[in-house]
Amino acid sequence: MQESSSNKYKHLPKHEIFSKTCIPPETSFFLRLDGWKFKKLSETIKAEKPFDKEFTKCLVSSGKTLFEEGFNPALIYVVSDELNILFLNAAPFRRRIEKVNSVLASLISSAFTLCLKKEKIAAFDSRIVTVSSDEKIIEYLAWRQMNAWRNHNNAYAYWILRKIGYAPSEISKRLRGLKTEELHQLMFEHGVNLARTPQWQRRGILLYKQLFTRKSHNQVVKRWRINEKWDLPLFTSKDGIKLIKGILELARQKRKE
Ligand SMILES: Nc1nc2c(ncn2[C@@H]2O[C@H](COP(=O)(O)OP(=O)(O)O)[C@@H](O)[C@H]2O)c(=O)[nH]1
Ligand SMILES: [Mg+2]
Repeated sequence: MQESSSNKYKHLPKHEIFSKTCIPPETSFFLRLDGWKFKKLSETIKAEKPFDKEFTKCLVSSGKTLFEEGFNPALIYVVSDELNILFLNAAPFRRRIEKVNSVLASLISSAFTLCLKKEKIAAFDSRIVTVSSDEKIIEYLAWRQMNAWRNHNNAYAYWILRKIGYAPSEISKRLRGLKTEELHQLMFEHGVNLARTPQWQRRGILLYKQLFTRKSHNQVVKRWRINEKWDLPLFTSKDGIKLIKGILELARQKRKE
């Protein structure tokens, strides 16, 4: 009886039509998780405007849980309300897209919600971006960083104009068509130098594994530790390129161990 009913359902797995969709072998990729409706969430929890360090610390600690859960990303770039998680050859779930997108987004959502302690649930959307070379990895990071810089400027401008009494509808009119220099000038007149805000607000934070050595019983012991870098250079600069190339080299070295 039981056997016949299981026969009745045996065609159903065939309807899981996306379950075998995979990221191509040996292709590196970023998983970009973006906070879902974080504008509303940040207002509800009364996050500090335009940037809240506790909020950002929770994004960073959520990213760290991926290392702790053994996913082994090469790096995670945290900026605004997004996490950009880079996987080189060693990717989880045999590269199955449904699994990668759903499990990692759920883990980050849970970790972030628990960290916030505000009794408000958070969710993240998730997408995969393939990157075919180290140059493309750097180009992708530079794009996210440039996007964050633009958001940073707009967020300060919005916050300052609100503070001095503009209505939200007037602000978009006031800011529309302003060139970057004009925006900087306007902010400067209101006491904010956009080039001197905390570096993490302008450039984001990078998480990656770093190799530390220490002496123990006359032996040199090597240990991998997660490093948080809150003072990033521009990814388009010489220092930025050097930093990313060094991290990629270390990540490849770690995989061979
Ligand atoms: N107040 C505050 N808001 C933040 C902070 N970080 C992110 N946000 C909000 O999150 C939004 C992220 O942008 P976007 O993803 O386009 O908006 P979403 O669709 O509402 O998630 C920003 O526009 C801010 O409103 C923060 O540190 N403080
Ligand atoms: Mg968002």
